[in-house]
Amino acid sequence: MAIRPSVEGMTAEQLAALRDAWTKSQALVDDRGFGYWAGVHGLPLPISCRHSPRTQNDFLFLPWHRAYLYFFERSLQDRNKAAAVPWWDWTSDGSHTRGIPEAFDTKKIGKVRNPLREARVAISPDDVKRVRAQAPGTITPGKVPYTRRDPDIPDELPRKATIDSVLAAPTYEDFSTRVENVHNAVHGWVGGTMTLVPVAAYDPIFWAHHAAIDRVWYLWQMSPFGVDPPAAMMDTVLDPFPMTVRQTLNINNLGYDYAVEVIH
Ligand SMILES: [Cu+2]
Repeated sequence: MAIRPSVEGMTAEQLAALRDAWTKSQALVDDRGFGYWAGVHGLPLPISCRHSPRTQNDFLFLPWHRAYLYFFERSLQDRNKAAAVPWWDWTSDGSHTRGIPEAFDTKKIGKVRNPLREARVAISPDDVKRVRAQAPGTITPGKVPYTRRDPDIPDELPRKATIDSVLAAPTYEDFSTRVENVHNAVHGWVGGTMTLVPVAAYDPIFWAHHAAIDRVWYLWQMSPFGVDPPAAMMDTVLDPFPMTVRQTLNINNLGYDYAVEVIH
């Protein structure tokens, strides 16, 4: 069972394993590597992620991203068995004071660059042009574009009270909508690459943010309010993953759990 720690609760060993896996993953240019996995969300085409519903049985935001994290985390574990995607508690005192957690923000660890701070945006030159024209400032200038961030003030991150009210949602559709709104706010808060769906997943913080969203879903599932998604969407396949909505519902069946928050 992989235990996903909170970013601030990671031990030195957990952080080292994560950085090791991430560095090796970023160095791979084939479908085992970070660039490939980040690209599944958006560019290169097709854009596969599922966000706001278009029809009634289309509340696929939570299960799609759970499957996405699951397969990405397994690809990290192929690089380093001890790696687990940590969740960023944006409601913590630390986040409300310093903003982006230090583990994802430090420029260098010794003489080596921090793989959790930024990543190469591995898209074609044409796509680079389009992204720059459509949303200036979302990726760095220069021939090889990198992710960038432009965070707002730390105290504007979501608060515990907001999450408590999300967790009181009485129906799956209502919960999905409320949690997606909090999710959108954090994408906007981080700024830069995270604000544009086609490239957002290239920012390493995307994964810690989505683990936090996945954890809120897990907490709701365990709560008295938690219910399954509507029967009509249970057997929907979460393209491009060979997994149905039903198969995402139990995270222990997927081989992971969330650690109780500890701040070191
Ligand atoms: Cu997102």
